[in-house]
Amino acid sequence: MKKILIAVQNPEYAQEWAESFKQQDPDWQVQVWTPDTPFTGAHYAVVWQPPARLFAQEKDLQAVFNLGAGVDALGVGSVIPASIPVYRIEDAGMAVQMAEYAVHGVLLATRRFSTYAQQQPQKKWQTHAPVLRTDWPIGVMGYGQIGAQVAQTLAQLGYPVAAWARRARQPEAGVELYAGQAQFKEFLQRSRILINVLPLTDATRGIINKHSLAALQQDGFVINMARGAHVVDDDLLAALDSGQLRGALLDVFHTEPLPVEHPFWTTPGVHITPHIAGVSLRQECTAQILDKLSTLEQGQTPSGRVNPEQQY
Ligand code: OXD
Repeated sequence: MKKILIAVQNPEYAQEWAESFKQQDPDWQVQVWTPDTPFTGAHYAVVWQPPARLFAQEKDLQAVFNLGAGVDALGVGSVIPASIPVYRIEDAGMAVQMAEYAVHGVLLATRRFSTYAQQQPQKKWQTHAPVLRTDWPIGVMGYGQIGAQVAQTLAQLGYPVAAWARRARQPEAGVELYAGQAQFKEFLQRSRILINVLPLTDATRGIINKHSLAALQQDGFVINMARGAHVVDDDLLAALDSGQLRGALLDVFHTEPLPVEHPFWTTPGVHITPHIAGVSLRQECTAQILDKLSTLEQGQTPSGRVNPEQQY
């Protein structure tokens, strides 16, 4: 019987994932891995931010499945040898959550719902000017499965939406597409709300910095639901302070949990959530990984394989 290892930091959480695999397919032997576990000889590993030791120890692994879309914590091609395929979760209910999160951020920027919430305890009946969507062009950085769903959802609400991707794509209804470094500045200059769903790679680390923020339209808003390391924190704080940005909705941070002394907690206009924009849904992810496992066992290549050179 072939064995799957589950390696996630929280042991209770690991056990819940193991149960989910056993329930959905009792034919697999499933074992929870901890740093004390001796060599198991497992063929597959299902992981979330595992220690490098796992890969140094488990030499029989034939494939690794990441319990999320972003694989930046894995060291694909270095910690995990390039010969071992790594698969990421593809959507599995995450894209719709992230589209909802983006809508929440856009409404925070545009619709003054928090102003109305502040008025309620004062029993104050006061209306504010309606939002003109044309005043709020949105730019989505990243146009994979998640970026496409985010961009299309916002386009359906009537906002002018553009997306920026590494490579040129076929244009899609309601979304203007920009590609590559050559079109990055033009993409920023037409955007007032900047949404980040990029993978974290050497090319995208620190992409939200003083230069990109200065290129946005004035009185802008940033929504980051990818990785904290995409942002140069001091540059974001300076842009908030100068009024270049009216606010930011941040779900991800350089250090998580966000340290209590970090200025993001108290900077006016900053809204913080604890890395929940798109959570991996257990049922859906288990089913998707089991499906990929069965494709592999039939000698075929499933979708969602991470390219070690691209780092995603
Ligand atoms: C992911 C995440 O990468 O949840 O999927 O951050």
